[in-house]
Amino acid sequence: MEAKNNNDFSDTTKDYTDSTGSRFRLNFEFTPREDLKVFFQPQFTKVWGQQELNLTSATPTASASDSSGALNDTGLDVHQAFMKYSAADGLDFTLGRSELIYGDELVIGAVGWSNVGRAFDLAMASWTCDHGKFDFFTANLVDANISTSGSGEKEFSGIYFTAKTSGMLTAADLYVLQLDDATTAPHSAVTSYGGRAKASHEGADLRIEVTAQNSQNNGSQFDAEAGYMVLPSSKVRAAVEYFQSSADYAQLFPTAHKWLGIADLFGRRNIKGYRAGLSGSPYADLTLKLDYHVFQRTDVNAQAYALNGTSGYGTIGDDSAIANEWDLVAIYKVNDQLNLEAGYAQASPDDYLKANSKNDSASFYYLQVATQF
Ligand SMILES: [Ca+2]
Ligand SMILES: [Ca+2]
Repeated sequence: MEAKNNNDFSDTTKDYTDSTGSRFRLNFEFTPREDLKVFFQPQFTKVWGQQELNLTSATPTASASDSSGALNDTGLDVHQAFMKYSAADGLDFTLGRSELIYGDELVIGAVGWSNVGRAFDLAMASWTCDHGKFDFFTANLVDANISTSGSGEKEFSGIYFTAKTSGMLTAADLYVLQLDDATTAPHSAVTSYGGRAKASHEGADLRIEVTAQNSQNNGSQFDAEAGYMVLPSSKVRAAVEYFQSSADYAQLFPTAHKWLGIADLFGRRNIKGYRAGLSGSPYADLTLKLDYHVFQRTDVNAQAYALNGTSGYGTIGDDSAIANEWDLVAIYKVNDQLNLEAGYAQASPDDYLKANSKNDSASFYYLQVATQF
């Protein structure tokens, strides 16, 4: 269940929303041969009470009708379905529809938070060697000439190298990604070059990810976090994060909910600032997380952007300070299979948003029950 108010930072225009949803995923895995795997993951996802098309009607109409308490079921879809063939030791080919999850999902993630989540129609070759794993993939995002002649495809391709690490270094990745869109005129392309590293030593941890982009306008982002286990007995960890992205950074396919505040008000574009966080387990089954975010514009001549990275909050003024946000999340483990989770966020506008007539605080909360087995 989630509720949002004032995503527009204004009490004047009413935009309160709340809804309850559910998501069920069942994993089917078949191994017809030792070197061949078939993975099939149907997904039933539903916002309770949402009207849906009645596809079983003898005369389906374009308008939606009641789907709860009515003779109209909700459709079942498929989130992932792929085959994986191991051609040789360390060499795998994946074909079909699959999630892509890399690193901390800052650039490519599956958005587990979403009631649907993100998957790609793709072909991938993976090669594992002594130094790590190379993934070569190409995903078809939009095909504009399926049944008639058209402009072509929008594609996302990449080479992602995940190094084998040891000692203090716990992760090291390098990647080159290409987002190529032939469905628009003129044809657009963004090439991203990035690296990521994580290290930990005696209760201290460090994470850095840097991405640079070649496109019509050069974009870049930098995200670094340092943490320290203040009280190991209760897993109390204090952390600070600094982030900066340029006005032309294309955020690609992140699990955005993980970043820049759980209220999901801001996208990684023309934003900089920091987060100070404290997390810990006062009781063995209870985890609490508290975060404070400060958001500023990197370039005061460009807008601050909403989560999707395209709609902006306005162009008035030359103030840098966008907003600050408090996030509190509590996770209670009932047993090995059952988790309860609750979260609350409050974001208060600062000088830039106020200059653009966005004067009131935004709030968000959610309650979640999850089982995995
Ligand atoms: Ca409002
Ligand atoms: Ca085509």
